[in-house]
Amino acid sequence: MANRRQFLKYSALGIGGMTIGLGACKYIDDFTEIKNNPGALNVNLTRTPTYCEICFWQCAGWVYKTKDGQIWKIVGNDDDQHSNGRFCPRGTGGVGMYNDEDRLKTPLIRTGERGEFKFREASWDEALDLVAENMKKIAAEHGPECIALLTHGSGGKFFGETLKAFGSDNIAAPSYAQCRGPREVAFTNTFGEGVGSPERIDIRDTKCLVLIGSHLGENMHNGQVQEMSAAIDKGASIITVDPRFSVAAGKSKFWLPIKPATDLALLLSWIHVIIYEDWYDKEYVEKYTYGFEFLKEHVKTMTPEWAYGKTTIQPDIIRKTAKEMVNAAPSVIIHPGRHVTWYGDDTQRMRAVAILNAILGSWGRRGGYYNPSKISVPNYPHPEYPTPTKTWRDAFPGKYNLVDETLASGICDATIPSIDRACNFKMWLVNGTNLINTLPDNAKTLRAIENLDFIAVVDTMPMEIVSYADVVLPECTYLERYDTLRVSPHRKPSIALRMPAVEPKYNTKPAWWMAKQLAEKLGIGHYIPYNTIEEMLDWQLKEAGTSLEEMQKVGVKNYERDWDDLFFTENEDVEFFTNTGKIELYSTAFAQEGFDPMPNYTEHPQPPEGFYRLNYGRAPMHTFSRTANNPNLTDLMSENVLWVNPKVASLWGLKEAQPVWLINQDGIVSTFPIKVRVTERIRWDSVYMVHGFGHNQKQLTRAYGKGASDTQLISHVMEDPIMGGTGMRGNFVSFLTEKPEEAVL
Ligand SMILES: Nc1nc2c(c(=O)[nH]1)N[C@H]1C(S)=C(S)[C@@H](COP(=O)(O)OP(=O)(O)OC[C@H]3O[C@@H](n4cnc5c(=O)[nH]c(N)nc54)[C@H](O)[C@@H]3O)O[C@H]1N2
Ligand SMILES: Nc1nc2c(c(=O)[nH]1)N[C@H]1C(S)=C(S)[C@@H](COP(=O)(O)OP(=O)(O)OC[C@H]3O[C@@H](n4cnc5c(=O)[nH]c(N)nc54)[C@H](O)[C@@H]3O)O[C@H]1N2
Ligand code: SF4
Ligand SMILES: [Mo]
Repeated sequence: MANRRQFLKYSALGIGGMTIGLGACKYIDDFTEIKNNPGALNVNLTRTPTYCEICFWQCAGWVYKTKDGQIWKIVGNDDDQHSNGRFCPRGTGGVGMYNDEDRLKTPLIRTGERGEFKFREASWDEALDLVAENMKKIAAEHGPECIALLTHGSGGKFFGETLKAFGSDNIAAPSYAQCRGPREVAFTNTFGEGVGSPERIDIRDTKCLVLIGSHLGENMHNGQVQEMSAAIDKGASIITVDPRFSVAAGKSKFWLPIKPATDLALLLSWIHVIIYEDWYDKEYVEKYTYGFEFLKEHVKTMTPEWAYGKTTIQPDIIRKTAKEMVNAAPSVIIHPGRHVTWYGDDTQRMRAVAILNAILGSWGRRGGYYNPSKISVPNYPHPEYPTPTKTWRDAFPGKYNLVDETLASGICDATIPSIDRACNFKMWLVNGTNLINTLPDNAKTLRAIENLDFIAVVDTMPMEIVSYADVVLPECTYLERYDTLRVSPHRKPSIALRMPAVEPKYNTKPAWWMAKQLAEKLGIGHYIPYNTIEEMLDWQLKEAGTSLEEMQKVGVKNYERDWDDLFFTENEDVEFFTNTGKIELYSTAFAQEGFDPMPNYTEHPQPPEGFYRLNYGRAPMHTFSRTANNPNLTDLMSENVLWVNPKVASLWGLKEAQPVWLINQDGIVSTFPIKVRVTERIRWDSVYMVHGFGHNQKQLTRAYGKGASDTQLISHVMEDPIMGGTGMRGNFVSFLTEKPEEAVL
């Protein structure tokens, strides 16, 4: 059995065989030494609190500086439930974001064509005046609702407030329709509550963790990775379902190398076995659920033999793994996943995951799903926002009734004029999301951008999306600013503070300042009635029983829960927030909306002759496309590689490290080549690459032309009819060994 130490080392090593795991250990030694002997290095042991912005786990930590005021280290805050005092390699490398000399340095106004990256420098006043002027013009001609905010990251809250005060609440993040939307809709319509972030899963006390695609160890969401290694130490078994031998698969008792796109068949057959072998939690099902008899009838014919033909997983393995979960129940977690927009039937796949958890009785149980708690911090008092007369939903009459967040891809669709749409978006304010690399179907994103009257982009780096901006507003990095308080749900309610460790470099500003200035220029400054962010945060913190002064010292404050209700007590009567008040194995809401009330397996296309399914995922030392130019992290991994099965490599005569260009089913050719990595760790019917590389923006001097972009090759989108998620895994690629004409490098 692997131990915790080995697991953490492996997850840090990741796919490239890097040595950052050892680097991290060395750092801890250095740090202990310095703590004991502060004079040893040029280090000033005063520290300022922050929470990390390198990914959305938002670990809280401390920024230490050298005596001459340079940032020395960022380390985890011991009181923080997200990090338990340890940062992942990306968080530790966050200082590279501050030091990156390619950063945006001053406001810019477009002088060339959109996409050309031709700008002139401007003052903040001029840049923000131009944004305000265009917002007013668009509002006068089309209504303020035709302006959308596309955002991913902390600053979105401030821009959202300005936009709402102006009369539009069309605010979308790609972390919904391109990420976790299907699981939220599925769980809400099963248990009456979503999963949320951090996920409400009690991994540390689980006895069996089932990972379906969730590649923890490469997906470095800190708390989960730590809890998984703790669970392994305590003897928990891991079952990994993945067409690729992931880091997690290497730590698993069972690895099921499933044929891609067939997971729903496996899930239904597990449900079949558990019901028909009489292994389900009868008391729990009887007391808490609705529709068990329907479900039993529904899965009657979905035997392991039926699933074998679809998934290529042997029937005895399906039975054995079902038994493994049952033996652990209710301390078992079928992980809800996070980036689950795969094949367009994702909400139904996630329903099957929810149902499997329900019949094993894991929701509300130790080692299963806990009930998170969050402190409520009021917003600074402001006049009531005007009520918008239109929303993004008007562009999709009758659709997405079960969706409770805005679809970023929906905003994009509704920006392209069509005769059957009353509402078309005319302006995007884009904050912290590189939509060119983030939304699938590049051609559509560009068509939408062409149709905009105006686009303003707030970013820290000269990313692809920046080149399409009419105005560029450079934000300072998270290490140089105050931000919203981190108030996230966890086992205990908590608050974390981010404050500037250093002054903003160059002519950059924080989002809160930009949003407030913009509101003033729009004549709606009274909606943001505080003068400084310190004043606003102090007011909020006092409402929560602390203060800015205290938080500057402690960084994180944990509160006791109001109720001892982390898990259900024995035989507790529980009312679920569903139509029936029960856990709905049969979804009444889906039935009302005309969707299958219980999930059904649908066949998805397999790759045509000579093509392979394009599979993608994460690497431990990078976050999406945002870190590809970070000097500290590119040192650890500077490009992505293409995993190719040896059988396929020999068929094509491909050699290790040989550069290839990829062509997809629609004839799209990758702009840059990617190096082949020949490995048994990927099935023969797929190839795999890490998302976030293949940048074509020359201003990113380290990232330009390094590796290939998965997004460029994801031109076919399988849309989820229930929640509008953009299924991205139905694309097939073939190899070009000679440089094609379209290629740049
Ligand atoms: N092809 C493909 N597409 C995907 C995915 C995939 O795996 N493959 N993953 C999907 C998922 S799960 C998600 S959650 C989304 C993520 O989508 P995004 O969050 O859009 O991902 P990034 O590419 O990292 O873009 C982040 C942008 O924010 C900027 N930025 C970083 N820090 C700051 C800051 O402090 N302030 C401001 N203003 N800007 C900042 C970066 O420079 C970058 O331009 O992508 C989705 N799209
Ligand atoms: N280091 C790092 N960690 C991150 C991020 C990051 O950028 N960098 N981003 C964070 C975010 S926002 C998200 S959403 C998560 C995403 O991470 P997860 O939700 O954990 O994983 P996915 O992206 O859904 O899936 C990737 C895995 O699915 C497998 N897979 C592909 N096709 C199939 C299939 O048909 N069936 C099955 N069973 N498996 C399949 C792939 O081989 C790969 O191992 O990661 C988070 N953590
Ligand atoms: S998991 Fe890593 S990158 Fe994400 S917030 Fe935590 S330290 Fe930062
Ligand atoms: Mo995500």
